[in-house]
Amino acid sequence: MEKELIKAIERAESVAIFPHISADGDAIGSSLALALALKKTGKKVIVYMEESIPDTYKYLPGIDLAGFIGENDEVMGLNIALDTGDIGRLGTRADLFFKAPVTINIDHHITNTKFAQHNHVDASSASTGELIFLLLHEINYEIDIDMAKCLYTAIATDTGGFKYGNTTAETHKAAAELLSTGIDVADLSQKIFDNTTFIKLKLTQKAIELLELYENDLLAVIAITQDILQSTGAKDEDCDGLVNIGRSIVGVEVSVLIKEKSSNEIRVNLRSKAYVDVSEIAAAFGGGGHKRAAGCTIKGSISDVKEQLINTIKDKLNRR
Ligand SMILES: [Mn+2]
Repeated sequence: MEKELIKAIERAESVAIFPHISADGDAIGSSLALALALKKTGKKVIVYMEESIPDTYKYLPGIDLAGFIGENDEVMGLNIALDTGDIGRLGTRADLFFKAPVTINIDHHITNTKFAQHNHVDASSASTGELIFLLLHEINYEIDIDMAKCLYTAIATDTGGFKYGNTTAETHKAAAELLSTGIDVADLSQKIFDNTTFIKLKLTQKAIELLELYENDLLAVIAITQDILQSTGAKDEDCDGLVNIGRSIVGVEVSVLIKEKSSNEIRVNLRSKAYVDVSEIAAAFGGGGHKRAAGCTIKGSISDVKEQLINTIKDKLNRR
């Protein structure tokens, strides 16, 4: 990691950490781990969330360090964005982020726009959690069991439980060291992966009913409208992971989850299995991500967005 970036962290007396909007296990876990580590060295720390932390991750230590922006937020000496590919992913917190005299951006999205003063972007890393693990080593901060729980959660979520192609020997080495702090891996895994509620199960049932296959069954699409969310009583965060249903089907290369946020705003999650670079597809619509997992937000009606996506993905599938 760049020396200036390390120095900026060491020098700062007050730090605000910014995970991306709709924060996932990697964004929240890496943010809380870094917050706990900085706090332990006597720094003033806050993690600014865009939304409240999903119930799934309420078990994480350091959650009391998380808060929301208000009207007269204190400007910290250093602001750090984590797991955030571009300014848009900072949501309503973007203005506050750039108010600090020093800004840092640590991320593993291949599409990262390097928007801060100091940027550490490593697309070969499976998770931002892994980058924070390495950072804490580099600045000689000891990783305690609480930080380990956060980092393990970050790494496990972004690798799908060490199953995805981004998992490397380094990932496992990091996980091994985190386990050696004494964390209960069975308990954590259950909290991360076996956490379905009955409502989420009902939503999953609906999603399977709605799943459609296109392009000789290479493309799976699930579209979730606001009506469906309301009729099942599901929350936005209950849609997390639904995109994996399509991806798990034998023969499917690209899986798409289209979620209606409002009548004119659609959130899209993309996954691929072997050869389609979905970060390119997301980038074409102003989003970003990784080769095998990406996302974007598109203005328009759910049916128009679906048609646009199918047409764009069709080209990528046929270009093989
Ligand atoms: Mn990530």
